[in-house]
Parts: sequence; C-alpha cells; structure tokens
Amino acid sequence: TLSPKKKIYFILGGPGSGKGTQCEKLVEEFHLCHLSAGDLLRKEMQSGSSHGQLIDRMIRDGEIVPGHITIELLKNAMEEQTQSSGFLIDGFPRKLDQAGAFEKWIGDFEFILFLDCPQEEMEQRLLKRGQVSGRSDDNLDSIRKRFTTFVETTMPVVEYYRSRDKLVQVDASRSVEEVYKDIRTYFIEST
Ligand code: UP5
Ligand code: MG
Repeated sequence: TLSPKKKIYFILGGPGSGKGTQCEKLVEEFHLCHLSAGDLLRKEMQSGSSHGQLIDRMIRDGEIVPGHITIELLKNAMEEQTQSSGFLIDGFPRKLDQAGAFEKWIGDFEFILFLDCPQEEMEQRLLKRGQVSGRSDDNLDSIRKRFTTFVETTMPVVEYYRSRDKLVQVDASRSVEEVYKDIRTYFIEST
C-alpha cells in the first residue's frame, strides 16, 4: 500500500483547460510525480490490453472509462513510484462514484485544483492542438462530446469537493504563465 506521508493533489478542469501544461510546470518546481489518467489509459490501449478496444471507443466518444480500469492503472503507477514526495493526479476523478472509490483507497489528500476556463477558449486550444497531436479525440465531434461529459458528469465532482472545502479554483483562461503564477502559491503553502 501507499506511504501515508505522500501528499496527493488532484487537477481537474475541462478538456483543454491546461491540466497537462500546468502539471509539467509544477513537476519542475515542486518535484511531484505527475500521473495523467488520460495518458495512462492511452498507454494501456496501445499495450494491447484486453480493455484496449473499449478504451479506444470511449475516448473517441468522450465517455468515462469504467472506474475499475482507471483506478487499477493509477494504483499501479502510484505503487511503482517510490521516489517522489507526492503525486499530481491529472484528469481524475471525473465521476462521483470513482472519486469515492479512490478516496477510500488513498485516505486523505491535500486539495483538488480546478482550472476554470470558458468552453470557447478550450475549443480553440484543442482544435489548434488537433492539427499536430494525433489524438483521436481532438476533432470537433469528439471535443463537443467531451464538453458534454465534463458538464454533466465531472462538474458534480467539482461542486461536491467545493462543498467540502477541498477545492481551489483558478481562472485558466489567461496565459500559461499568468495561470501558473496563481497555481504555485497554493503549492508553496502546502509543501
Ligand atoms: N494550452 C494550455 N494552456 C494554455 C493557455 N493558458 N493558453 C493558451 N494555450 C494553452 O492543453 C491543451 C492545449 O492548449 C495544448 O495545445 C496547450 O499547449 C494549450 P493541455 O495542457 O493539454 O490541457 P488538458 O487540460 O490537459 O487537455 P486534455 O485534452 O488532456 O484534457 P482532457 O481532459 O480532455 O483529456 P484527458 O487525457 O484527461 O482524458 C481523455 C479521455 O480519457 C477522456 O475524455 C475520457 O474518455 C478518458 N478518461 C477517462 O475515461 N477517465 C479518466 O479518469 C481520465 C480520462
Ligand atoms: Mg491532459
């Protein structure tokens, strides 16, 4: 099981809000281990796992992969990592029942960082990235589906943790540097 001394932070925000970009900057400054649930699922898909086809279809349709699959991947990645002082869990939990199941396993965590960004801005960013990313879900049809899933299923997670005072929120519509300037203050206070 996990060392109880390790700090755990979650990063949530809509598709294209800048979760991955901001996590990279946090890794540089605070030496945390960055685990993107989406990246872990894409890696699992490419490894030829028995869940590959299911993951492939669900990512393309912007749907949330069954929790037992994602949680297993996250647990394994966290147990393998013995060096870092803590974890940045990016893009998870996206659904209330998955949040509950995972919280039971980890026990306590520091906070959820919510990157708040208007849909038009996220759409622009993703369409631009889509020209080069090769991601199967960076097309307008998939992007719209990802937005719907985010609003219907993931925003309730955000609101739940806000009501428990476990949420910090930043305006993610600004430049990468401006957003990071705000974000880092929460991590300075916490580490
Ligand atoms: N960019 C970033 N910040 C910018 C800024 N401030 N100003 C201007 N441009 C900015 O950024 C996206 C693009 O915007 C980049 O080109 C960047 O340079 C630019 P990025 O940092 O990649 O944003 P991020 O929020 O990480 O966007 P991402 O596309 O990764 O978000 P999603 O949440 O859609 O993707 P994720 O990989 O987390 O999940 C993909 C799918 O996996 C889900 O739709 C779902 O099907 C599945 N999934 C699950 O089922 N369960 C999970 O728990 C997790 C994922
Ligand atoms: Mg990402």
